[in-house]
Amino acid sequence: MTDLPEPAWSISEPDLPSIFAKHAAPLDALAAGKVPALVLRQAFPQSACQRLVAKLITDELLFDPHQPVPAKFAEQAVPEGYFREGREGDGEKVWQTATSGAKKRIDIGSSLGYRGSNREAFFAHADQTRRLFRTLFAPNEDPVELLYATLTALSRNKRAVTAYEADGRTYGPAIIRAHYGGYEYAPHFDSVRLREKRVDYAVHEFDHQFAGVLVLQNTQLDDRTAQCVLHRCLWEPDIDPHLRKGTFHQYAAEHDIDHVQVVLEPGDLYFFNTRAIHEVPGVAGDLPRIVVATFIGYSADRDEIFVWS
Ligand SMILES: O=C(O)CCC(=O)C(=O)O
Ligand SMILES: [Fe+2]
Repeated sequence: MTDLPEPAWSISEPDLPSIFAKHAAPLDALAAGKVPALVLRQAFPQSACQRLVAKLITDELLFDPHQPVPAKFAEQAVPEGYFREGREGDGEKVWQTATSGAKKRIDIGSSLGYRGSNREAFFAHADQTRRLFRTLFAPNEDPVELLYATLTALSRNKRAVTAYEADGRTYGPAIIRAHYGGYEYAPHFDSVRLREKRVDYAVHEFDHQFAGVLVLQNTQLDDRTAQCVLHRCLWEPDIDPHLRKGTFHQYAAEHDIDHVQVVLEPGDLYFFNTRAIHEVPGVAGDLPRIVVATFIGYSADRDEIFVWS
């Protein structure tokens, strides 16, 4: 008997009808690792992306890469590869000392990954973020609303809501991230359950974690742009040593692990399973790569899909 070839592992795109034509339940396909990513091309107009980036610079929430870096951004920048397990230590301190040089990441929003070690401070910060986000977007040009609406549609019968705790405290709705100077994400996975072990947060209760990311601006150097690579490899504990030692590419080659590069333009929105090992190699172009990013908690048996950052 001959083995059947494995079905191709390729992204599903470019719009909802095409995605539904391929997958009756796209989010379940994502959860099972059957499809690397769901991609909605030009979900948000490029002109709206440009208007939003310009406003963020005018409002001094981001800096213009052609000008000297204002001091407040030098202090705020987030180090590459940062994350923190559970309740250890003081996240803020680490941020302020660890980053120097051109590779800067500026976050507009509240990251559970950074701030979650201090529950009180995290939810207070998230309150401020929700207030700020209400002022950022022009009417009918709200990329966060678009992301939630798309996720609700992809689920067919669930509702995407900003994550909340039983006592009513609410997370940040999304985060805007600007990556300057070739900031990169080395191969990693994201999981509040399996990696960060945030047992004291409601988002920990979901079976699956996805990311939903809308590209507002890309960076370009010669003919290269920064694009996410997804590996056909859902995290298991035996992968950890390779992630830690930086030998994942070697491991993937030795084990014939497939991968796809998800090539996106400003205005494209994509969803992927964050348990799949993924990376965004840095490209030190003139402009920063800027995205609206979310994490997503999904369980087939729950009516609500939780979104946070
Ligand atoms: O920026 C992206 O497209 C994905 C970044 C990522 O891997 C993350 O935020 O965990
Ligand atoms: Fe990630």
